Amino acid sequence: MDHPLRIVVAKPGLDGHDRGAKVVARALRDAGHEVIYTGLRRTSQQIVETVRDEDARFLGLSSLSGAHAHLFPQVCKKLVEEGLHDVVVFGGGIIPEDDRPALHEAGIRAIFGPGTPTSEILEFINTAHNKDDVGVGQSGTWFWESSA
Ligand code: B12
Repeated sequence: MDHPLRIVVAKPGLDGHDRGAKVVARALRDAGHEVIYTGLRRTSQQIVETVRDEDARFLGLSSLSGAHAHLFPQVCKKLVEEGLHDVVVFGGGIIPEDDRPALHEAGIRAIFGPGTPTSEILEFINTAHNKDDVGVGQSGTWFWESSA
């Protein structure tokens, strides 16, 4: 890692499962990044405002409640509307394989399910950081093939 990245980890919607998000936030922090965890039950608008106010380069979304298909693209759309095109969005939680292509289509560059080693999430961040055009509003089609 060249220098610490600013990363927001967020829990959109009414989902109360926060263990995974906290584990991921801690692992990214332990690796030297500057991590802002939003806490539970944030609206898409609140999440986008946090990303903007914190000048974050990465946004990690967590959902285990089944609302990812609606909420994740909504956050992506709002980021673009706010002009935050270069923010790299990734996510995790209980997200069935079948739902993942639509999320990639919405601009999300990686989805990590239960059992993902945190080292893989860090590997994704380092890889994405060194790529052009992988922000949510940018034209690149690359996404991370996750192991879980
Ligand atoms: C612990 C647990 C709870 C705890 C939550 C405690 C807490 N504070 O988090 C309690 C008991 C409160 C709970 C309640 C409920 N739960 Co619950 N719960 C679980 C359980 C058993 C484990 C989740 C967990 O903590 N795993 C450990 C963490 C470390 O793993 P993780 O969250 O998956 O995170 C990893 C990845 O997913 C990923 N990841 C996750 N978030 C993020 C974010 C980013 C940015 C990245 C990169 C990666 C990432 O990386 C992590 C590391 O590998 C799961 C079943 C399961 N095996 O997953 C059910 C499960 C999630 N629960 C479920 C349900 C239905 C509920 C309830 C609705 C039950 C009820 N009827 O009341 C309530 C809802 C509560 C609420 N308000 O939302 C369902 C969800 C079904 C679905 N989505 O289709 C599951 C899948 C159980 C099942 N098989 O049906 N639950």
